[in-house]
This record gives sequence, C-alpha cells and structure tokens, in this order.
Amino acid sequence: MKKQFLNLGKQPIANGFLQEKDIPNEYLFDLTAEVDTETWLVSLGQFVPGEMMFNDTYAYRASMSNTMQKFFKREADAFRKGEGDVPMKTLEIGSNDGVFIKHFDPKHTIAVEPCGNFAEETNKMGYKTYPDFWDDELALTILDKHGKQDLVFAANCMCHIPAIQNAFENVAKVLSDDGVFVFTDPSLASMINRGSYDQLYDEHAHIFSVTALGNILDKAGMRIIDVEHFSGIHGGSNQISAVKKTCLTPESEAVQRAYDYEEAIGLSNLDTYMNYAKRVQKSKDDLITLLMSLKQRGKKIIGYGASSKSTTVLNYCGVDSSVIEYFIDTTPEKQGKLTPGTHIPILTPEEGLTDDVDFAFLGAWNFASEISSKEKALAGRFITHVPMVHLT
Ligand code: DWN
Repeated sequence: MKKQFLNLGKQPIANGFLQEKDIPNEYLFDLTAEVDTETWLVSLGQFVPGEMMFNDTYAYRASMSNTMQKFFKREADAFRKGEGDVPMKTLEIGSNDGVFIKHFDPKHTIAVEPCGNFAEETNKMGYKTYPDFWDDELALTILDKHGKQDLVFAANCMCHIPAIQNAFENVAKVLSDDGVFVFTDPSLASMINRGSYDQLYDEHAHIFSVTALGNILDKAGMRIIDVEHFSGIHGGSNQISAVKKTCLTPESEAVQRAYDYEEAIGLSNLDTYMNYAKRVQKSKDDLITLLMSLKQRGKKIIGYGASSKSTTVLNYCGVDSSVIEYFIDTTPEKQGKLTPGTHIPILTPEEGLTDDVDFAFLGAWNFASEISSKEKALAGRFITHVPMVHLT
C-alpha cells in the first residue's frame, strides 16, 4: 500500500530555467512523496512526462564540478583496470555530457541519452549515442545491433525512470551472462538522515533504498553483489552492483551491512517517514526565519549554484527575488535565464560575485567543500539548510 508522507506544494520543472516571456505558460505540478509499505520504495505521488524534463534544451551538465569530474574518472579507471585482455562492451544509460564515457574507447562503448543536446555532443565525440528513453524498444535495438553488454553503467539515471521494474528488466535483457550492472543514485538513508528534502523534484521519480532495490532487482532476475556508499556525492549516494541471478559472482559483506543499517534507522517503518516530514516543515520555518532576519537587517543575499534541488527549496519555502537578488551559476545553459517557479535571475560568477554580497544561499550544498575552498571571502556567510539551517 502506498502512503503519502510529504507534500512540497506546487512545483515547476526543476531544470526548466526560463525567460520572462515563458512565465505565463510555466508548468506546475503537485510535488508529493509516498512510500510503498510492501517494497519500501519511495516515489513521487505524481510523475511528470519524461519529454517535459529531458529534451533538447536540458540544462544540467554533470561535468560542471571538479568533484564529479574526479568521481567519474576514478570510477572509469577502476572498471577499465578490471577488464583484462578482452575489451569490455560498455553501455551507459543516461550519459549526459559524456563525463563518464569519455574515459572509454568509443570502439566498444555505446550510450543512451534522451536529452538531444547532450546525445549530439557525445555522438560528435565518437560514442554511438541513442537519443531516446530507456524502454523495451531501445533495449531490443541495442541487443540486435550491439549484442549483450559486459558493463551497463548508469549514474543518476535509474531513479529518474517512473516504470522502474520494467527498466531493470530491460537491463537484464542486454546484460551478458557474467556482466555487471552498476548504478549510482541518491541514497534514501542519506536524504532522511540529512533532512535533504530537496532531493525530491520532478526528475527524481524515486529515491532508492538498498532494501527497495533488492526487492525490485529480484523480480527482474538480478541480485545485488555490492553496495558502495559515497557520502560526498550528491549529498550521499549508493552505488549498486548487480548481476543476473545465474551469475556466480559472490555477494560482498557490504550488501547485508546495508540492509542491516537501513533496518536499524527505520526505513521499513512508516513512523520514520512521518517524523521526517515534521523535520522538513521545521527546516522550512527555520530557513524563512533566517532569510527574513537577514533581509530586515538590509543584507544582500544571493544564491550560489542554481541546482535542481534549489528549485524545490525555493518553491516550497516561497523564496523569490525579493529575498535572493540573483543566483550565480557556471552552467552556460542557465546563465541569463530565471529560476523555475521563483523567477530569480541567474548571472555568471564574474557578474554576480561582487564585494557587496553579504550572504550566499548554497543551492549546491552538496559541493560545499569544493565551493568554500575557492570562495574563501564568503567563509561563514554561506547559508545552507542541510543538515539543518545554519551559516557555514
Ligand atoms: O540526478 C540529478 C543530479 C545528479 O544532478 C539530476 N537530475 C540533476 C542534477 O541535480 P542538481 O541540479 O541538483 O545537481 P548539482 O550538481 O548539485 O547542481 C549544482 C549546480 O551548481 C550546477 O548548476 C552547477 C553549479 N555550480 C556552480 O555554479 N559553481 C557548481 C559548482 C561546484 C560551482 O562551483
């Protein structure tokens, strides 16, 4: 049975950065989260059609932070080390701007990316990229044209797919008998522990626990052989390695440890979700109180990093350009546009990092250490709501 535990109100497309002329037609939906008390899968109450989020003007570039560049290089190096003499046939689902596959040989690497702008970029880089959503038809096409794959990799992609059972079944179809499916997504445990409710937005159809994934993968004919937790990646992410049930690779001890941990923190208990919702309400109240008190003292507040997550926070807390004058962001696709729903202008860092800035709301709190090491002048004046509202 599905139980709603959180209501974050009307929200726009999280990466729907827009211009003044687009405001009258801006799409809004009810952002709620629910938990399935049989599988313990956390999902949005309403899914937004994929084409409205992932299209030819998609704005999020995974390569915009050093942290993510380094993470993907390290991952790719580790996989390539294990490939032996025979090159691994690799498929990446959701390759974004190529931040991961660029470390692989295009001769035996293919990709799937529904955002046409990025599919075009990686095709130009020499990687055959299908500009489509991961579905039955595409899985069959890949099987037909490229055969079974030894490594199927997906970073911050599987949790974006509403029909997740079907998506995993399609992975099982294209995976070779000894192949491994490795996917990384934000961790539900981290979201609950850190109070980071801003992991919930249109693109994140689900926030995965290992518990829920074990259930869904089992039905898709696969089993988890390893779980790695990255506390510094997107606010806490789990990387799951799964194989076909017939594959003999043993399960690492980390798998049972992950199940035990999730049981211990109550992820299979509805009360945990209800208590979490109360903490989210308090986070909202505290953030509004802090921003208002700074504003009343005449302080200039800007936003740093117009992330998808910040769309949820700003819209849930009702923070617009009367509070945050503008955002700065390094992504060319976002600069010169307005934040979704709250319509705060986005400037380049060169334009917006001026001496009169008093405080900066960290929209990209997950990169706090990367940002604070390069913005030393703002030390102690960054506002964040994770794990609780404070200045850092
Ligand atoms: O799954 C998803 C995750 C992994 O990435 C997506 N659906 C979309 C995206 O979520 P996000 O937008 O919340 O991701 P980030 O990486 O936290 O966004 C950070 C933003 O901050 C980017 O727009 C880049 C920007 N930035 C910046 O302007 N200066 C980032 C850094 C590190 C900087 O120094």
